[in-house]
Amino acid sequence: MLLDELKSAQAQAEQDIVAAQSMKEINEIRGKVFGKSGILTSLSRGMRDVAPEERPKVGALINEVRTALEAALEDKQTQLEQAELNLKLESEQIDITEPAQGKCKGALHPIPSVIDRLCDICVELGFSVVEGPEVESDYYNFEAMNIPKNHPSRDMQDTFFINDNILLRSQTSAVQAREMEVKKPPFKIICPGKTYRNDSDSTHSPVFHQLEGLVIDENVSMADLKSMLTIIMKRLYGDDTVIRFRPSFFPFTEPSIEVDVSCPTCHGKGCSLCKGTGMLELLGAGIVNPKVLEMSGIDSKKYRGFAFGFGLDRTAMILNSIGNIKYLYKNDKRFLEQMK
Ligand code: FA5
Repeated sequence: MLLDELKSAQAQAEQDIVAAQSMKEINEIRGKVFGKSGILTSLSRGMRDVAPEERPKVGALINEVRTALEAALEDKQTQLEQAELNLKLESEQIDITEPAQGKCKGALHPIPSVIDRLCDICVELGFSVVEGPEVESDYYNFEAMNIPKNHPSRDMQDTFFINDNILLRSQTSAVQAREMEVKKPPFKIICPGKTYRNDSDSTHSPVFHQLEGLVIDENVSMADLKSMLTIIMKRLYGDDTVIRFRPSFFPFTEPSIEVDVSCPTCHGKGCSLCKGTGMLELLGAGIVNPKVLEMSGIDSKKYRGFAFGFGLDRTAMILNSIGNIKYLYKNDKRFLEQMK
């Protein structure tokens, strides 16, 4: 009786294994045969009703059926896995002779792109482009800019000092003194480059970029500075840009101003980026302090000058409506794609 049941269970399981088309079905058969209430498990339990002299023979047969079914399941599993793999390989085939699909077009990052645009505008206005060192001496960064050691205005720029006399330049204004020492007036120069301060939030970065402008001539005035800046800003941002001039303080210019433009995120309504003011500070400027001219060997009775220092990262943010300065340095391709 038990032997008949065993044979019919084996035949049924073998038939199911042949018909199985997926791993799910294989696992179901495995459960039906070997599981807790599987057919082989309950037949093994029936051994206690078998006469003692028959038990070795029946036990051996149960083991034989178990081994045969395990092997059949294993074989079928291998077959199914192989079929699945073949299907995958077939669908993922790479034809290396196929011509390449469209190339990804690169573009300039917003910061070098802004540097190029501003330099082009200023060169058209008669400026020449100069460069200065990023690792600078305390003298050119501060002292020659009328900011002596221990002067409180140094606190306005949280500077990275390398030692008492060497630092990472905190402003491109350092280039002003270097140029005034070697150039004979009149001259008009701009200097774009990296600057460094211990500053970090949505509009401040520890490494940022400035473009310094300096004009030295006999009769320059605040009116010249304001009209020059208006021309530059309108060429950069368009004729309808809202520009605001505010009185300010820099030890190297007297009088000094700061210039703001409408916020790229809220367009003047007020938001967290512009701290509710609707405007973003873009640059500092002013009439060069006669003391600075004298320290660099320029006759302040004959010559006057004006200077300005654009924040280029902010310029790029405003031009491209970027809501956080950090996006400029993350190297996220999705962001860069939008800047093309
Ligand atoms: C200066 O650095 C002056 N040297 C500018 C100047 C030049 C004044 C010539 C007069 C004559 P200020 O610290 O405000 O000024 O910085 C100028 C601009 O740099 C700011 O308006 C802002 O746009 C940008 N800037 C300053 N700090 C950061 C920063 N941490 N991250 C990004 N941009 C900054």
